[in-house]
Amino acid sequence: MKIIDLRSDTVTLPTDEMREAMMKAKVGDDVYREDPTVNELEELAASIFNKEAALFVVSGTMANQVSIMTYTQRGDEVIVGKNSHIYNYEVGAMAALSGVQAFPLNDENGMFSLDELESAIRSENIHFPKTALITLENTHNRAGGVALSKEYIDEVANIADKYGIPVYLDGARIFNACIALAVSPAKMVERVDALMFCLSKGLSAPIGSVIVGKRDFIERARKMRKRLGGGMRQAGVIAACGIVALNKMVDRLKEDHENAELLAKELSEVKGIIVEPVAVRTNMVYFMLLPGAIDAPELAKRLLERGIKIGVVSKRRVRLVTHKDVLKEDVIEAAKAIKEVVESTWRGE
Ligand code: TLP
Repeated sequence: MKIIDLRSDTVTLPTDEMREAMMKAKVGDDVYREDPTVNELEELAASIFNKEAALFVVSGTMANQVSIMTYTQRGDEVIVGKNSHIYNYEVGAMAALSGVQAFPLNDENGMFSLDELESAIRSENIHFPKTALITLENTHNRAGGVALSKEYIDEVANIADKYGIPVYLDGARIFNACIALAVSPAKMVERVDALMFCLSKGLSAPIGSVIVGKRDFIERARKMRKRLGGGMRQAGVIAACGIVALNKMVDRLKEDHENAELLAKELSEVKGIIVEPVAVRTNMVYFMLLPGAIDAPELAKRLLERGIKIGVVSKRRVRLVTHKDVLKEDVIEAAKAIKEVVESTWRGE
């Protein structure tokens, strides 16, 4: 049976070109900085974002946590969105690994209010922790994959600058945001101090994320990566896929966005479902199942019998993610199957 996997863009398989690049990659010991392919990937990433340097790490979570660890001291505070990945999906790492606490702000549509942000910044007082970092997420996963504008990021940076606080961007899917808004990556992150992006989501590489920022920050982050056991040796075999990802896989993200738009449109016709609106859609569709409808775990079970995998976020919330390995006809088939299952079990008015 053919599987249509809409759980995440993390499920994308490497392309043939990546497998070939992997096989032919020139490698060396990256802890000694002697892996030419890793060095090439890091230089390429830094140049795309017009920053000084970059660091290849194994995952988005490691990228976020190495960055937090580099920017903070124990007891500091980090401003995060209540719905951010850093706050919700990283196993409490900032507390466990860096010994810092989160100050979560409402971010229902992916953005926190600038007033709330400014009030959250701690003044100097013997009782208060230091606000050491402000984090943003673009695209914002839990807010529907929404793309945040450069203008919003710049407004956050204006406030951060006033207080001398660095801004860090979880840009796991930053290329999706740049494609959706037709803004170059360098322009988009012009005002952030550092960011990370993932190679192993929509860009389809099998492993890896890259932290990008100022040279001294990246040097310190390199040491933190080592502390976490993330110093890799002949990592060129995986970095080679990252180079292919950056050179060949960015422009096609627009197809994923078109497929997500189509999926959202098809699902909006289904009785018992409310498709969550987003200001700027990228490659995600979230929907709610109304009380008279089948619940999300049961829907997932029934769809799996038909070879369709969906993301169960909660009892009534579902996430669908489009990517390279789902085609337009797959999206149409998935929407049809969801309609059949939800409408045939519908008990509402
Ligand atoms: N997100 C995964 C899950 O962890 C939820 C997914 O399927 O979307 N930042 C953002 C915004 C992310 O969405 C993710 C992964 C990460 C960081 C972490 O990346 P990895 O999985 O490489 O550690």
